[in-house]
Amino acid sequence: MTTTPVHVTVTGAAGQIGYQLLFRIASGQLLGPDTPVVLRLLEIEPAMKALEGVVMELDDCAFPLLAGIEATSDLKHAFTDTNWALLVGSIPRKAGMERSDLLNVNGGIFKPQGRAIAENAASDVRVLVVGNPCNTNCLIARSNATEVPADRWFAMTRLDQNRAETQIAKKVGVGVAEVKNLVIWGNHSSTQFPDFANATVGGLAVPAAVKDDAWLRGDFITTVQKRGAAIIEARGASSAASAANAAIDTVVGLTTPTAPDDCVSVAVTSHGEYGTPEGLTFGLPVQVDAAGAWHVKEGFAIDEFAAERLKITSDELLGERDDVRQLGLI
Ligand code: NAX
Repeated sequence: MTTTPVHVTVTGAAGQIGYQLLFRIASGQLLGPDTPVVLRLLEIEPAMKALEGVVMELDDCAFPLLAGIEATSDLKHAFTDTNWALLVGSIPRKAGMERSDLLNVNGGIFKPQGRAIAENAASDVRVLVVGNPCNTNCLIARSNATEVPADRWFAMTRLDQNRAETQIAKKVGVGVAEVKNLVIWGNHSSTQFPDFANATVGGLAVPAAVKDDAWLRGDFITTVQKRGAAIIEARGASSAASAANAAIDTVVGLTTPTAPDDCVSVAVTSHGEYGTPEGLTFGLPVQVDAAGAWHVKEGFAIDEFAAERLKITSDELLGERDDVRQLGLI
């Protein structure tokens, strides 16, 4: 076992995703069975009492890998020496809220968090933004923390990848592990494009295996795009366990070499790959090499149908960037 613990910050730690996430991190599912972890848990003052209860439960699990817990409402304390910052806490869109209101309220969270990361985190810090609108929240934090290299900032599209893989596996009648190379392009929103054409199932191109283009271009895409809303309608609350699971999958995917026939879906800082607008936090296909470095995977074919969808999600993200520029958040 390594002796130096890895510090993992989770914001919004008393929320519903936090409650599904912390126990899995503490049990070793995020960083493996040989890595002790210090959890640094950030909450706002009114939620500190609830967080105290969560800390008591973490204590009561007697996790051998859990080397410490720091529960705080202080940004500096939360991000000191942190190696992985999982930014979950945010203010999701409420009925009647304009996009700019939503971005403004989140700017008040992600701008100072970006600064606190730049000033206090470990030199190898990596950041995964889960809190919505996660692509642009990530852009806000990154733009206010330019000391931290752009390739250390990620926003979560893995839940969408997992959702898409399951839809395809069910349609073909195979296990989900058979589905590979499935990327979610663009924004984690209803404009996202789950790319079936470059994905494979059982080694075959998905369109050839599914043999139902109308479904792929229609219900498949909309089911994935609207899955979050369907879960809210059925459960009366937004996805939490599956979101926490996707956060774990993202970090594992970014810290494990990727098989040559596969990719990891994650939103990263675009350098213009596949014609995407430079500087946005954009969902792209990523691969991790044996040395642990990631790069955008090349070779995805973009046909006319895909290009149209990439433009829609790019335009939405450009609009969000314009809004946060106007609000002085970046
Ligand atoms: P909850 O409302 O249950 O929890 C959020 C927690 O964040 C609360 O405990 C709140 O006190 C805390 N918080 C608010 N402002 C904070 C701040 N400035 N600093 C620290 N903590 C703060 O939401 P939950 O269901 O846990 O969802 C969290 C976020 O994840 C939401 O923005 C949600 O929209 C987003 N999601 C993102 C997904 C993705 O795939 N990227 C999927 C699931 C989820 O919808």
